[in-house]
Formats: sequence, C-alpha cells, structure tokens
Amino acid sequence: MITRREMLLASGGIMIAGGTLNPSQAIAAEAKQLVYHTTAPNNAEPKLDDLVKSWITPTKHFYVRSHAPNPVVDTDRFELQVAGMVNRPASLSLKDLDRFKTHSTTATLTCAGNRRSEYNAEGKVGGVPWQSGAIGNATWQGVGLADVLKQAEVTPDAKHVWFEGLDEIEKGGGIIPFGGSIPIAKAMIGSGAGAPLLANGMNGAPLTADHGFPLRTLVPGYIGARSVKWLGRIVVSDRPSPNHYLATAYKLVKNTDPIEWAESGPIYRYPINAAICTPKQDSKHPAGELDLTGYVLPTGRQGTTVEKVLISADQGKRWTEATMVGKDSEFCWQLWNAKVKVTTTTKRLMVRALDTSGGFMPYRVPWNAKGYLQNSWYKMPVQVN
Ligand SMILES: Nc1nc2c(c(=O)[nH]1)N[C@H]1C(S)=C(S)[C@@H](COP(=O)(O)O)O[C@H]1N2
Ligand SMILES: [Mo]
Repeated sequence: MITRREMLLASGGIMIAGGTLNPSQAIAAEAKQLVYHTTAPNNAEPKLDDLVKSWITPTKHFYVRSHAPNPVVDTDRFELQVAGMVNRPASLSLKDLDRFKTHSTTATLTCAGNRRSEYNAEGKVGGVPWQSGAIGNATWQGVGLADVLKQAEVTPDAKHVWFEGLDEIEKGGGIIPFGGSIPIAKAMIGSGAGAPLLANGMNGAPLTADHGFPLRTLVPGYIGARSVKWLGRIVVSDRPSPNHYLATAYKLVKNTDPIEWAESGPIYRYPINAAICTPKQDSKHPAGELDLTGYVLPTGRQGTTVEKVLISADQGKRWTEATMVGKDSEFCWQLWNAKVKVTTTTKRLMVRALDTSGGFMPYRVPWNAKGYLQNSWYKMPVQVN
C-alpha cells in the first residue's frame, strides 16, 4: 500500500488547516503520451512502438478508458463502503485501509474492446475505435480484496462481489456510476498473482486521476471493465451486479435486442491475444529479412502462460516462432521479437499464439455488435518491393 503520507507528498496535495485541498486535482502526474480518441472523458492509447519499449508499461504510455470525466475525490472525506451479505459492514477511510497487509502485483490490464476497429471491415461497431493499444502491464500496489472481505465476514450464501465507482455517467436520461461484479471465489483469492487488489498505487506512485485515484480494484485475468476505478462501494451479494456495465454491456451480442442481452452472460476473463507493434501497418520494406516486435497476452486463467507466438509472411504456409522477451508470468503479457523472410509476394503478415491452458487465437472471431474480444490472427498489411 502506498501510505497516505506518500500519496500526499507525491500528489503535491496542498496541506491547509483542517485538511488537504483537492489532492486529486493537485496531482502533478507526468504528462501522458497517448493518442486521444476523446478527451471528455479521456479515452486514449499509446502508439504501438511506445507500447513495446518495456515489459512494465510506464504510466505515461498506459491506455485510459473512462466513461465519464474523472471524479474529484476529497481524500479526507473518502470512505469505502463495504455492505451487503457481510456480518460486519464497514466504512473504511484511506487510513483504515493502510492497516491491511500491503500487496504488490504485476498484472496486465486490457480493455475488452482492444482491437475493436478491426471489426469495422465486416460491419460497423460502436464504442471507442481502439487499435491494438488498449493494453498495458503495470505493477499495482494496494491491499488484498480478500483481506477486506474477511474482516467484513462474508456470509456463507454470498456468490458475487459488486464494485461501484464514484463517477457519474449519463445513461438513459439518468446518472449512474460505473460498476460490475466478480464471482465470490475469485474475490476471495487472498495470495499469489491472481489475488484481486484494492489498489491505490500504480508503478510505485499513487494512482493518477485517470487511473482511478484514490482507489480502484485490480482483478488479474479479467477484462479491464472489472477493475473499477474511483472505487466507492463494495457490495457482497447472492447475485451478479445489476449495474449496466455488468448486467447489459460487456456481453457478446449480435444486435442490441433485449433477448440477445438476456441470453448472453457477462464477460469476465480475457482470452489470449497478440499483436505486431513494429514496424507500422502498411510500411514499405525491401525483400529479405524483416524484424518484428509485438506483445502476447495468455488467457487470464490461473497458471496460464504463453506457449508460443507464430508469424507467417506467406498466408500461413510457413510459420516462424517468435523469441519471447520479458518475464513469463501468469496474468501478464510478454513481449516478443522475430525475423521473418518477406518477398515481393508478401502482402500481409499474420500472427497467432498459443498458451499453456489450450488457449489459441482463432483465424476469425464472430462479429459482435459491441466489438469485444477481437483476438483473431493479427493480420498486418505490408508493402514489399
Ligand atoms: N469507475 C470506472 N471504472 C472503470 C471504467 C470507468 O469508466 N469508470 N472503465 C473500465 C474499463 S472499460 C477499462 S478497460 C479500465 C481501464 O482502466 P485504465 O483507464 O486505468 O487503463 O477501467 C475500467 N474501470
Ligand atoms: Mo474496457
């Protein structure tokens, strides 16, 4: 856990009599180096050549996906509510949270909409038109969600843990917070790389406003939407969250018919995925050896790591195995590089990957109306002459 004092020091929060003046506004965060799709709210992704510079993604190169402007949280008044099916409901200040054991976990966060724009070739999809940069690997500091739940004494019939943000999203004529839930069994994982965190730190610094200051959940292995930023409330329940972002959005549907929504389950775990990050799409190269770099993320299942990444420059006749760089850890991406032979007949490069729990990238994924989970073979046009 980043201590409250460190948080104030790092944030440059202004100490005044009786408290601190809007420290979240005072954060002097390092300027983001991202390509913005929108700015109110912030939705932005790094350039792909920046993304593959290091295994740990510096915060300045970490994508941002927000549904509403960043809420301004007064850290002195901040209280995390813990309610629902618990014997000891609680209201925890940041100081109270500091008393729990500190965890530091490295995990990749990826938006379910990463690579969404590729669906547009088949049929227009709504939402932020992400390229392949809605992914990043960070070290997260915080306390264990399971520790907080244990202190609250979850009752035996609990099945899901809901999270609710402090943001205000305009939806259907009203204002709702971003929310979601995870199964109780996942929430209660108390140790190891898969343990969900209530994180207040990212890459050793306090969370920035964009990433959920002062507190967010971090759920390793699950789509980014389950890692709720600006966390304000946890509710333990016998059913999944009724919040729009769990009950309706983040499902694989062919259209937005109510039957389709009702028939589909919420997405939790992310599937294996990979992309080429350098060189650029459509770039020109002489025939011969071409150097490639990229990332690969194994399925977000406990104990799963990357088996191999394969690249073809001849429509799948021959495949070259990539060399992995960086750590081989569950819930984390790996970076890779490869040298492939390209000829004047090479029109595109194709990438696929396999992981240790049987995960593979399919040649094509069925189109879905919201453009989620695009993890088909990464197909990149190049010009060789
Ligand atoms: N409160 C809140 N939490 C949120 C969101 C949001 O809009 N509001 N967006 C979610 C989505 S869809 C993703 S992919 C991740 C993105 O986290 P990041 O912006 O820190 O990269 O946050 C999730 N948590
Ligand atoms: Mo997302």
